[in-house]
Amino acid sequence: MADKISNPEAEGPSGGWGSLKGIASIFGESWPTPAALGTLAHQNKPGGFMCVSCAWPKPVNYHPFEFCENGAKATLWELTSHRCTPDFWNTHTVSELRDWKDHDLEITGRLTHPLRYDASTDRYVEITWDEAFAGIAEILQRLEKESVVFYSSGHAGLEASYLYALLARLYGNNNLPQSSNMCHETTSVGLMKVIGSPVGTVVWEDLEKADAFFFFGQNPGSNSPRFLHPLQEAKKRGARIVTFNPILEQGLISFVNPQSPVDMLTGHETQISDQYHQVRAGGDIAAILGICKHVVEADDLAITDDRERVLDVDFIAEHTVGFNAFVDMVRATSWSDIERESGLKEADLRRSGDVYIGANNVIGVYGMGLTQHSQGALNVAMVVNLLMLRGNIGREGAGCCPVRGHSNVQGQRTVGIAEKTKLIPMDKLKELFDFDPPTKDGTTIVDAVKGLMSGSIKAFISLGGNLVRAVPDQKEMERVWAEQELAVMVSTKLNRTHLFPAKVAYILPCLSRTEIDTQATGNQAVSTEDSFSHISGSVGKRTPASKALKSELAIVTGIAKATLDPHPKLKWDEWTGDYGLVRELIEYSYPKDFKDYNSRMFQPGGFYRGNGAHEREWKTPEKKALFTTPGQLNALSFADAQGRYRLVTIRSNDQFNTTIYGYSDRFRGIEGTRDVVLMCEADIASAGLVQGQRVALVSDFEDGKRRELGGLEVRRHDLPSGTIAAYYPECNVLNAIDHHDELSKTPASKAIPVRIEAGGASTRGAI
Ligand SMILES: Nc1nc2c(c(=O)[nH]1)N[C@H]1C(S)=C(S)[C@@H](COP(=O)(O)OP(=O)(O)OC[C@H]3O[C@@H](n4cnc5c(=O)[nH]c(N)nc54)[C@H](O)[C@@H]3O)O[C@H]1N2
Ligand SMILES: Nc1nc2c(c(=O)[nH]1)N[C@H]1C(S)=C(S)[C@@H](COP(=O)(O)OP(=O)(O)OC[C@H]3O[C@@H](n4cnc5c(=O)[nH]c(N)nc54)[C@H](O)[C@@H]3O)O[C@H]1N2
Ligand SMILES: [Mo]
Repeated sequence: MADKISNPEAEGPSGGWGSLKGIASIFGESWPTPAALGTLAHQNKPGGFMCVSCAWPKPVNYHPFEFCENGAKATLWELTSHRCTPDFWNTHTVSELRDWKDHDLEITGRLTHPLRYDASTDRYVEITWDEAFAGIAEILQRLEKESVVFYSSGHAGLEASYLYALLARLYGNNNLPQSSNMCHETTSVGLMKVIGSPVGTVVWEDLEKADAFFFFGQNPGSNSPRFLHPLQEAKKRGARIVTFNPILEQGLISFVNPQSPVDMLTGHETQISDQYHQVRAGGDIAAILGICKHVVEADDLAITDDRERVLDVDFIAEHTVGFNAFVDMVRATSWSDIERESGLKEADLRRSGDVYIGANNVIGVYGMGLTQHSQGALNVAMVVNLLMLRGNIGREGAGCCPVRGHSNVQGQRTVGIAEKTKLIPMDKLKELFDFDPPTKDGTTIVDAVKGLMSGSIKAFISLGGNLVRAVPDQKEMERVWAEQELAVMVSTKLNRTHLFPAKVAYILPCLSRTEIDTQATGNQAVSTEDSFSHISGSVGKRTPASKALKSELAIVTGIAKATLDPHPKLKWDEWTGDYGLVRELIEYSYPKDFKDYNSRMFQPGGFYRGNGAHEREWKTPEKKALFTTPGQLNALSFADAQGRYRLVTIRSNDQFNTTIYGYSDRFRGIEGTRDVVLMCEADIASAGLVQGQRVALVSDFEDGKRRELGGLEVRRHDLPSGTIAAYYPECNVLNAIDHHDELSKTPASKAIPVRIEAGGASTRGAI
């Protein structure tokens, strides 16, 4: 029997008419041209373009409209009719714009021309591309190689990304951190450690065969809505869904398929989760341990009663190490400790254990709710522990499913954007381009930001992204970003990072993936990799927002050609003229993953680059999958204390990371504002607060530094006691750069230790 779960806050189910209204309402005055709507029909289909939003895979049998509310928003946001031209700077200074909200910066429209900051007038001014490339080259040539960082956010296609990584290595370092350093780096490092694969193990067909899904800290309704379609199908065939999340997220409760006329007309809702467990933030290790304890006890009973074993003993013996230590710990841990740390009841954990045992094929899904913790990698290892108990990994219908963020975030890592040298086929690079690649590991994002703070990092090239807003310790970041010698931002829209110009600062506007990319040999395609390791070609259909735009690839080669010595093996112009040549280089560098790349890239659903763990080939030093015995029962680096809360930083369905489309978080019933802090009724009362009161959140991190975000309105919300929530990116002023996952250095954005101070009415720390 499924539990009856309702969300008092939500205005209707996820999907449904609300999602269509959601798409329509965000644009207001910047509503794109009618032709832009036609563009959506090509989204995520062979011959069309691949969504610019998240990395959810593209099915082989696609729907007439293979996009979701958020994909549509992201696409239309790019196709806005507004333009932020050089004239914009006639009426605005950079300092003045710092008081603007993120939404208002981006709504100015697409950037149209290359710009350089002019300190004397405090404005950006138009320059030519040649001036930009020459100016950048001049500074890069004189800086120490180790002091330059080549950041990328996961937008750019595989071709531009491969050349970008090559540029960094030819320049002389491996400083290639990426947005996943704030996101799924925990997966890249944590999963690699336990199963020898940096990515998830499931593919589309597995979703169709699973009979139970366990969701830990991933919110498909807002962040990967196309996931709701296979989940709806799964429910129809009787699969069970069990969710662990401190917040009741509407997409995990019920769904009306906006692409099904019958569902839309009848209002037919599919209940998604059969059980919904509101775990404390950081409490998943204990919760999963509880489920494991139930499974182990059920196995003991099966042995006593001489029934079929509950554990997959053959799998455990053949494929794993560390089982005995793990099971000893599971047996030794008391239910009272599990209940305290998870905030959940033994009986409820046993009920989810029964679903786990009753299913033949289980998929474990997770997102930022597990990765963004001090013990994020341990969280990930616990999901793998659970799956392995019954051999639910590396076989059909089962496995581990981390849901990636940016549309090509996984692929960029695949083709060389990585700070860790062991991940790179350096011998191939040496052979192809006749140079000695740098051997020292580069910086993660946390190290790069600390380098900015200590002065050892002096320049940043940013291929996409909005780093000042995305990283912890935002206030300090604003200061140190501006102290750099050089900042180059390859961007589509204006954002807050542009407003803290370095000594020399450039904004280089690029084409979006929806736009036609014409080069010397004709129109070019690019390609991306999704969360299931499938590579798909993407062809832009729209006229570019401005004639002066360059493709990301052309910008990378422009910088490279101006900065690096010429060499017959470095054919920057030829590569820019024909991206197919770059794909040949990628295929040569990664022959197994990209076999017949150019001829397979438009295969429906993309081509699979394979994954050893999917076939039970474990690329760990032990050549086995590892059971991990946790050293602690929660994912935190701090203890509970009177007045200390665990702050979860959340996304609304009306934003894509630091891009704020609007102020309607309809699934949570929050309209017209983002300046709120969500607390349960008991916490509001025990803190002596009242609903609607303005408060400040103050960091309670061990370094004792004052970090504050004021002017937040207290809102009652259904949350576990001690866990509170407020929006990202506003909350980044509250987190400390040293508060991160121990293993991967992913910032711990899901349980920031804070206190609440009344009367924080006027401090707007966020902007
Ligand atoms: N519309 C939209 N789509 C997006 C994005 C966006 O900003 N907007 N961002 C993209 C990117 S880059 C990424 S990485 C993904 C992010 O997508 P998700 O991985 O879904 O990330 P979040 O929404 O940050 O957090 C997920 C959930 O974790 C829960 N949670 C918080 N703490 C805990 C905990 O300790 N335990 C458990 N079990 N749950 C917890 C939160 O309540 C939330 O529901 O989405 C991508 N897609
Ligand atoms: N507190 C807290 N902090 C977080 C998180 C959290 O949950 N909580 N989440 C983290 C996560 S998961 C991530 S991934 C990071 C995101 O960090 P980033 O990836 O650095 O930030 P985005 O908001 O995705 O970047 C938005 C900007 O990218 C540019 N852009 C958009 N499309 C394109 C394009 O096609 N090409 C180029 N070149 N530029 C483009 C636009 O100028 C836009 O302003 O933030 C992290 N920070
Ligand atoms: Mo992300």
